[in-house]
Amino acid sequence: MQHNDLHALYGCGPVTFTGTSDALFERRLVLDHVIDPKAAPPREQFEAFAGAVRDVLAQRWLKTSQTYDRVNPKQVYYLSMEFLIGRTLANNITNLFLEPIVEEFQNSKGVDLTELIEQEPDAGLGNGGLGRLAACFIESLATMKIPAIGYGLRYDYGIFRQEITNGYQSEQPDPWLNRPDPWEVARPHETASVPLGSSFQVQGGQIIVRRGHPTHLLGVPYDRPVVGFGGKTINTLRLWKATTPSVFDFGEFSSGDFFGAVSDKTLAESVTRVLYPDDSTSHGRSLRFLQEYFLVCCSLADIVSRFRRRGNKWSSLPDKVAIQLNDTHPAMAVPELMRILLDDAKLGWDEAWDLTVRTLAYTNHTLLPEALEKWSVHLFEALLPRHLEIIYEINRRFLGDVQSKCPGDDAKLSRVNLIEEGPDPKVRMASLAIVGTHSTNGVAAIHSKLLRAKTVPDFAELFPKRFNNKTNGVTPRRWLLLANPNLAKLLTSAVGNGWETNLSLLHKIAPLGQDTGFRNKFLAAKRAAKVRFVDWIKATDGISLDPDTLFDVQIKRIHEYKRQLLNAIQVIIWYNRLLSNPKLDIPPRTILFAGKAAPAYHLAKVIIKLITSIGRVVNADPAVHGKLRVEFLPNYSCTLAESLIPAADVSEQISTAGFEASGTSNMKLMMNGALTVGTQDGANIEIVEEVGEENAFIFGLTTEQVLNSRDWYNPKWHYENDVETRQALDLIFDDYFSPDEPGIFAPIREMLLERGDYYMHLADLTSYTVAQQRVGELYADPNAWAQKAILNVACSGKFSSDRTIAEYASEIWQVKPGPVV
Ligand code: 26V
Repeated sequence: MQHNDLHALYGCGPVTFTGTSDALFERRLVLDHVIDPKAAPPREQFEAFAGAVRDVLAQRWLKTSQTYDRVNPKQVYYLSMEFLIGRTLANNITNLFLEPIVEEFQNSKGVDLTELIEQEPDAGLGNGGLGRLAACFIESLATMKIPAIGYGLRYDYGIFRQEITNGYQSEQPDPWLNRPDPWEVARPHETASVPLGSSFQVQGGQIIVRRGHPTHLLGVPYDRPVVGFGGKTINTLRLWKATTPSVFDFGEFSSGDFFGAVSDKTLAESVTRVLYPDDSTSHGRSLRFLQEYFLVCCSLADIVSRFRRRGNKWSSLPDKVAIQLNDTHPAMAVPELMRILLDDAKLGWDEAWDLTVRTLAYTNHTLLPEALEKWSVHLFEALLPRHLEIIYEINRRFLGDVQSKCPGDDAKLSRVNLIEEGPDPKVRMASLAIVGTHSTNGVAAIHSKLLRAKTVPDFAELFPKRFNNKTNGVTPRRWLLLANPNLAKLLTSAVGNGWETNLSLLHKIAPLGQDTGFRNKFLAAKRAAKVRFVDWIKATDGISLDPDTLFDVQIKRIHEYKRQLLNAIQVIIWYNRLLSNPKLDIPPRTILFAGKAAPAYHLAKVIIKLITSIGRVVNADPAVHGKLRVEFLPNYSCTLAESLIPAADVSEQISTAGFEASGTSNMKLMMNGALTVGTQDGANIEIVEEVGEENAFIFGLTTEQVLNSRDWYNPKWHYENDVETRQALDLIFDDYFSPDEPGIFAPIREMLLERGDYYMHLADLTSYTVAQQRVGELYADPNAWAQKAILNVACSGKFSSDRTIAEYASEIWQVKPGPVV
């Protein structure tokens, strides 16, 4: 294709292209890498190719931000400690509609694009659902042409790479920036300054404060393009890197402290060195406190400077700015915005407070008490004394209001106190976020209901209008169009174009479940996805799988409440059944697990070891060969998910009811035609509402039953009275799966039988096994199975993140699709 065509698509500024797409690529190889294009290794080819794609989008990216500055619309700012982006090249090619050009280029140059794509490391700047949600949201915002910026941290090391050695998880660093990243653009001239009340040292992930020596950090922004589908709007994801002023600062150099200056720089840079890989507890992580403030301080300074440079008056802040806090991690935005409005803008308290509350909104992502953030007042005193002063004043006024509304209710007063009193008093960040924002939302209907009714009932009563629900969604561009090309093509042939941005159009395929021709094409697309995955996992990890078996998939962080253990025990039950009845006629099944355990979460790591150990025994047992296979796939990542999800037949969503806020892999799997085996938890409930209970396998206790049986639940009863349960557990406890490491699964026995099985695995085991029995029966009839799988795709429209973002936009942010760029 000629440059004029590219220019017509994406050009819009004074700069024009000077060649064809081939030339863009070759010029990059020669000029950036000084290498003969014919001799370039794959990595250099990737950089050149990605660079050429960036050249194509550069003008539109610039134009988008210029348009926002000129038109001055209300803009959304999404603050998140995590953006789990994954790879970018294929996504940008898709969203820029460059596929035809790229295909032509591949044919003419003999370049293998799949090989290039594999060169890109995942940008793994997140732990799991919360971080991937942020990435889906910014893509939807750009696709829907909503003026928006995502703000996060540019960690040198993303989520660790998981290795499995002798069946155990070990963590390896992920230096994803080792090679230059072709997407990011550093903007040193827009560096932000972060003043701190004390200087500090970093030791083992903790900071040691040197009181009374005020200091400051610098935040250098690195921008990444966020390409909307169709490439018209290209928003920005701005990631901050921590540093200090140049080490070659003349003053320090000449004063002789060269060594000190250099080591201070290293110290400062450790603030954005690594993503915290523990999403299950917030205890004792003082460096994390600095990270969170660093994000808030840099981002708010940036937001305010954009707001002012567009000529806005302070009083119009909520009319021009909507800031969404992704969990409490950026909740220091409440005192920080107050500080800016009081100390910099010189507004009075009442006006500053009104503007702050109307500008900020907060999303809650978990009800687990151990994950709710609380920061020591002492940390605030040392590093952010002014913020503590402001928090105390917010608290004083708030408690005054509560007292006048409910006089004499001291118990309530202490429950809603923003400060948890005690020897080491703490700021309750969720309470601060609720009080300091105009909207608090949960991420699925049941989660929002429980948040209101069980977790923060006092706040829900005080601020009934603030609480709302925004059920999560996922972007169909990455998770269907890009990940599952065969199914995407079939969908387009059936419903035409347009489903990519209006996923409800997929409803049209619902009747086609009855159509033999369509069903066969659907089954063929599923098989093609399985073969793609089988080839990929063989090449990546050397694992051999049979695509002609049922793929039963549980992919998510390893947590007790997500109950990978329930799945593992059920596998043992089927193993036992097959051993005692070799004629048992069940469809051959491959049970696939993937997910990371927090490095300090011992029991989660034992569960990984159990799954790998079961796999070792079961996969080597000729008695079940060809019928049952168990694999734990190492290093779960966006890229693994994109490959595996299209291949899945069964989606395991089996958390204890009331514990999974929403889940999003459940949505991705449904969209790709997997049937859900799930509890009535999180968004599973809404999935079943859409597709119908007869098209999923729902089992287990409801949230209410979990709550009501907590007092009398006795896991030992199940062990003593259910033969299959006992036989399965005894194999674990008696080291059948760990003959060389006796006793390693004792912590599982203790959790289940001695400490009361808090997540009620044994209570749900029988109904889970029955559900799995039904799965096997249905799978034996491919037509009946395909019909239900097709209905799952057809009814997945609600779970597009476009729907979620449309709800945030109209009900929380009051923003409209933006100016034409
Ligand atoms: C907590 C912490 C604690 C301190 C250190 C680092 C860290 C990182 C993350 C978290 C929060 C975890 C909360 C979370 O990921 N929630 C998940 O959010 C998904 C998107 O809304 C939702 O689908 C999942 O159900 C929910 O578990």
